[in-house]
Amino acid sequence: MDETALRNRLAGLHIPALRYYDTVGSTNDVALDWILNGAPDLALVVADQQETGRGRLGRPWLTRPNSALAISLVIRPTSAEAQQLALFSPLAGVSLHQVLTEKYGIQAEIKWPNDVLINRQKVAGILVEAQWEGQTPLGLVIGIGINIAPSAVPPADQLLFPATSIETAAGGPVDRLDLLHDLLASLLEWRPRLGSEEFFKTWESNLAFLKEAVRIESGGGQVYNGIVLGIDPDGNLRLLEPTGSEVRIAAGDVRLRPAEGSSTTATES
Ligand code: BT5
Repeated sequence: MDETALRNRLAGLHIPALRYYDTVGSTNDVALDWILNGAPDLALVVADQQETGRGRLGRPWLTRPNSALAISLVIRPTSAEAQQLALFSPLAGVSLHQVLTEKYGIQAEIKWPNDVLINRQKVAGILVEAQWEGQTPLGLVIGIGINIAPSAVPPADQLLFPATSIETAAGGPVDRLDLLHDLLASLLEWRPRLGSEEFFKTWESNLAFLKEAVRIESGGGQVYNGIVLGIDPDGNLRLLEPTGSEVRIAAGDVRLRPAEGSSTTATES
C-alpha cells in the first residue's frame, strides 16, 4: 500500500492522526498502546499486513499483504457513548454493510455479533477492545479486517467458518483506498446515531440468519439452539428456543452458526 496515496485519499475525512505500517503485529495493539500515549479521538492505524492479527478469544486473524485491509480506529467515547460500548462493534458492521450495498451493489449481511458476510461467507471481522482506567473507558479501538482480493482469504483448513473476498462478490477489482475512505465516512455518519431506532432497525434488518434456526456456543460451553428473532436494545441476540421461550444472548465469547441439517427458513409464527 502506498502511504502517500493513503494519506491523500483520507485527507477529506479530517482524521487527526494516522500511523501506517507495511507490516505490523496487530493494528489493535498499536492503537491500544497509542491510547495510553495520547492518541486523539479518530486516530487511525492502518497496516498492509499483520503478523499476529487477532480475533476474539485469542483466535488468529490473517492479513496477507496487498490484498486486505487491516485498520484500527481509536474512539475516545463521550459519556453518552461510554454507556453503549457494546454497540461499537455493530457500528462497524452497519457501516461496512452500507458501503458494500450502496457503493458496490453487494448483498451483504451482518452476522451477530461481529462479522460481515457475503453469500453466507465471512468477508470481514471486527474486534473492539478498550483501555480502562478503573471503571472508565479511556479509549476504544475498533479493529476491522476485510478481505479485498481473493488472495486475502485463508485456506479452508485455517477457518472456522467459510470465507470470501469483496472482489469475488464484485466480480472485478476493488480499490482498497476507496473502500477504506467510504467505510470511515459511513462510520463517522453513523456514530452520532449510535443506539438510535434507525441504527437498530438497520442492524436488525440486515442480520444474517434472521428467522432461521441456528446453534450458538457460548465461551462457557453453553449451547443454544433456536430461531433468531432479532436484537434487543442492549445489542443482545434474541433467540426463540424450541420450548417456546425467548433467551437473550450477550455478545462476547460466542460462536454462531446455522443449525446442522437446517436449510429451512423459519416462519414468523
Ligand atoms: C474476528 O474474530 O472476526 C475479528 C477479526 C478482527 C481483525 C482485525 S484486523 C485489524 C485489527 N487488528 C487485529 O489484530 N485484529 C483486528 P473471530 O470472530 O474470533 O474470528 C476469528 C476466526 O476467523 C479465525 O479463527 C478464523 O477461523 C477466521 N479467519 C481468520 N482470518 C480470516 C480472514 N482473513 N478471513 C476470514 N476469516 C478469517
